[in-house]
Amino acid sequence: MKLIGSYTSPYVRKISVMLIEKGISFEFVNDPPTSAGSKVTNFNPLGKVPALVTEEGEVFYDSPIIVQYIELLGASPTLLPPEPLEALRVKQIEALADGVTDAAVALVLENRREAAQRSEEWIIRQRGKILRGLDQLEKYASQRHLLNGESLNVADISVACMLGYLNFRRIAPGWCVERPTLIKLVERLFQRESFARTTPP
Ligand SMILES: N[C@@H](CCC(=O)N[C@@H](CS)C(=O)NCC(=O)O)C(=O)O
Repeated sequence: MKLIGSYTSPYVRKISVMLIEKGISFEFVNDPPTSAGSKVTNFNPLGKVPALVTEEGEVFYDSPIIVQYIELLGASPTLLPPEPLEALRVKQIEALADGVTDAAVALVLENRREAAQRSEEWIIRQRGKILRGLDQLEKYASQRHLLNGESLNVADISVACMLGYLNFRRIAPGWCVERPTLIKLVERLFQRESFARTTPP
């Protein structure tokens, strides 16, 4: 199995962590999609990473789809609840964490533009998504059921990869203020080998 990705992408990190947690061996192909000569569009017409090439040569992309595929392989530990509606609730939190990441990526790109070309309105809109998303995630984490529960799941992994990305890119650096449960959650998860091995460079 080949994972096409880049070392800085939080969506790719989600998949790497999941594969490591399950003990599934994979080849990591570092191919940042914005680099000259990138071959990512050969695997994903959208030109985004991650893309996963299975043992049979089939390609899956968009990290939530790859998550579903990996779960179908049946390797333990399972990272989604067995009950379908409960699994959907966990996937909802994954979507929320990914959405916060999307807004953070949009801010990183906006900040790379010339100051005169930046849109303050756009920046405020992205910040709103990040702050509201984090507030909702703090609530989920304090309930200790779908997120921050007994056993590691896809919601935990997605949230930790998103928070790792906020730290790495210094987006919303005060995110931890008044979000004590999220801090404890990531402090605990970052100690796991799967996270230590996938820390962005
Ligand atoms: N929804 C996608 C998002 C993937 C994504 O945006 N990846 C970024 C890297 S962090 C990318 O490949 N960007 C290149 C581009 O948008 O052209 C997923 O979850 O896989």
